[in-house]
Amino acid sequence: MEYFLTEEQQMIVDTAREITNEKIIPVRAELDENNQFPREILEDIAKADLFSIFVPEEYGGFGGGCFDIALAMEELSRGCVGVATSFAASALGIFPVLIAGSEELKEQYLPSIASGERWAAFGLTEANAGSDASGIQTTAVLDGDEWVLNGTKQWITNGGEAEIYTIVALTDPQKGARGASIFVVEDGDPGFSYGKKEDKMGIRSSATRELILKDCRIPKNRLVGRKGTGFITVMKTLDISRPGIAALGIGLAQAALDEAVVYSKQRVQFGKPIVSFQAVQHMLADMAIQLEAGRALVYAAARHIDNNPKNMSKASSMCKVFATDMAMKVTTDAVQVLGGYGYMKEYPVEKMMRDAKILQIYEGTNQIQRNVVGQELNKEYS
Ligand code: COS
Repeated sequence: MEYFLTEEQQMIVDTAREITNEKIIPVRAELDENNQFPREILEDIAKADLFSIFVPEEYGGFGGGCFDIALAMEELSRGCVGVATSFAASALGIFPVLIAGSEELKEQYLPSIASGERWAAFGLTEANAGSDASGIQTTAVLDGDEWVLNGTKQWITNGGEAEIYTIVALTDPQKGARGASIFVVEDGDPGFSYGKKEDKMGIRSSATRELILKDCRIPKNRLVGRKGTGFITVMKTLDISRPGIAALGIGLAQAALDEAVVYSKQRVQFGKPIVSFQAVQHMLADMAIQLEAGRALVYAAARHIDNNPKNMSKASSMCKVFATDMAMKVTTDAVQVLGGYGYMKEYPVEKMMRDAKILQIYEGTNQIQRNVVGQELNKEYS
């Protein structure tokens, strides 16, 4: 289907597509097998200026919106969701600074994020604070001209690889979510170290690691926005970033459909290519229909968010649920179309199916997204 992209948007797609075809697809199986972080590919992505998409022009960026980012993420995830997740995590990590940071912090961090010289990561999740994000226990106390942070963050994408971390911590623990604030912590700050590196089912090329803050001291000006407004900034950050995750589902499902169609035209059983059997054709048709419906919703939601920054939550959660549930279904069906071969590592669809699972879990489970949609409906009809 034609989505009438601008010349600049088409350029984003073409650039990301070239990187996917030339740099990602040839090595994705090896990265997956070795749990290997795609440093060189991210450097290529930086050279191609894709990290600048989400940074405003005045800080050296392209000044794009949610839709532009989604286009890049879709193309990169067609190659490998692990690589695309590493790219997406840098955007997620810097969104709090974009949303609420002081001019000083923006000048300090955004240009090097735009150039891809430094990568970012978002430190929200903790062992006891996943879906219940307001249950975080990391604390930050002001001591003279420095904040002192204590706590452990879990499952942080780009952990140990990024240089810039936005960390959510309680500045008024008795106030719960209303006592949360966000801070920028840099690789190398005193008291900041990395813990356990996770061994995952999918997106194995992305780095997922613990962050340990033990009397971590950072300058006073690294507070992002006003003290106590951190939770709202977290929610806005996730509203903006979730369509990007939905877009990863679109790229992944497209890749799985492509594999399934090509295979079904080559594979001969009962004397005919299996694509000529209606049972297979209907599976492929359903995959294509669901994929296109998902793409249309993601594009519409991202464009809605770009034009309605005060009314993002429902559109963001809706597209995240639909596109990522769809990606799980389409990748599972792709394995089914390839049958026994689909289950083997010599074909890429088993990796796609493993990669799809996390999309239903991270950046807010799909059950949480349904809560958000339900709550928004409740408000609309009250
Ligand atoms: N934009 C702005 N403010 C928002 C918001 C949004 N999208 N969503 C919630 N808020 C505000 C609420 O208005 C409320 O403010 P007040 O305290 O002033 O009333 C506050 O945030 C708390 O909201 P709520 O009461 O709905 O939060 P809960 O404690 O019930 O927690 C959350 C539910 C929001 C945490 C849950 O729905 C959620 O999103 N969980 C997933 C977290 C997540 O994505 N984790 C993975 C991170 S991977 S990086």
